[in-house]
Amino acid sequence: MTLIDELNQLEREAMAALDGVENLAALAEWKSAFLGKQGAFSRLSRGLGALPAAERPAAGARFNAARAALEQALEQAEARLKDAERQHAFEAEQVDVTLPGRAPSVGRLHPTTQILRTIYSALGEMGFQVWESPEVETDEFNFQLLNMPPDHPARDMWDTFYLETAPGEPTLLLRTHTSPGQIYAMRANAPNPVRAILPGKCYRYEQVTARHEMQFYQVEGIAIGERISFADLKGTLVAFAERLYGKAVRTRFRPSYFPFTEPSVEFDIECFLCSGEGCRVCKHSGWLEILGAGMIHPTVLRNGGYDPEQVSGFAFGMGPERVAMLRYGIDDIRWFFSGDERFLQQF
Ligand code: FA5
Repeated sequence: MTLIDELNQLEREAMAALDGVENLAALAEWKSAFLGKQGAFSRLSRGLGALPAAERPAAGARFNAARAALEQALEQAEARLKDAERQHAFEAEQVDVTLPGRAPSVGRLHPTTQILRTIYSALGEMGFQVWESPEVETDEFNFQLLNMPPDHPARDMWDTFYLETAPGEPTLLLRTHTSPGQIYAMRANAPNPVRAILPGKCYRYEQVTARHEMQFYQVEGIAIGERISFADLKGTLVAFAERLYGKAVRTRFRPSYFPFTEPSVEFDIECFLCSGEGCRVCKHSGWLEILGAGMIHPTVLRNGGYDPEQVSGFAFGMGPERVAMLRYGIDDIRWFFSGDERFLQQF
């Protein structure tokens, strides 16, 4: 086989191989195999030097023509493959404008916030102003000023989280109820009449159940003035329940005990889940307790700066999560702090 025959064969082989190249990486390999410095074409052209001088110009011209043909074919293949890759990328990135959009999830108010606002407006219409008081309290405000001196047995009604304090410093605790707020509101207003509510978080070292959380809200309420009676307390609470649950709501007062009120009561609403029949949520009583209340004890009135001979007053402390459970039919208080979106999205 002459050198030119070999060249012809190489050219055919290279063209055939080029047809099978399907991407730019394979094309680069093809280029180095056939046209690279160590490629087949260079190797074959080294044979030119061994030809007789008379044949060399024609053979050289043929080699040049073959190389030019292969380079041109390479260029065309490169253009074709680049085009194909671009087309492929377009198709992969194509946007289907007919697909339905993904709606962004919209934030909403937590059910506790919603019920707090409902409570503010129901009591606000009855003339109660909103006040705030601290979440970290002293033993004095959480207990002593509320008629519970050290070692008073009623302190056991509230299992308390104490904070670490240095020896000699006053005892600090997470308030177990919003009742210390009564003292702040009284001292800010005495001897004038006051009607206020004090919402906020409370904490108790409590066995967590369907109705009890360790962290929950309370809304404290007080009304102090001349001739405020137990009938005013009952009227206010029944009117409040009717505003929240409608005129047909069934309520009841039960005698109770709190050291800071005398007499004391607890106020129940008929259980929403069983309509009074008795179930797990109401502990088979048919009723759910939403608040404690009573006529403010003379000692507490005095601690707040009032003269119990001149004025009287009532106070109540309600659990807004319990109020919300009844209003929205929620069967477990643990949902409120679960952070579960399925729960939250329903409100
Ligand atoms: C008190 O905390 C009194 N300070 C209420 C009070 C205020 C009485 C003013 C008289 C005058 P009690 O522990 O019962 O009382 O709690 C009051 C309400 O808070 C309950 O009726 C309930 O609705 C809510 N509550 C109490 N403990 C929890 C708890 N662990 N989880 C959720 N809600 C609670």
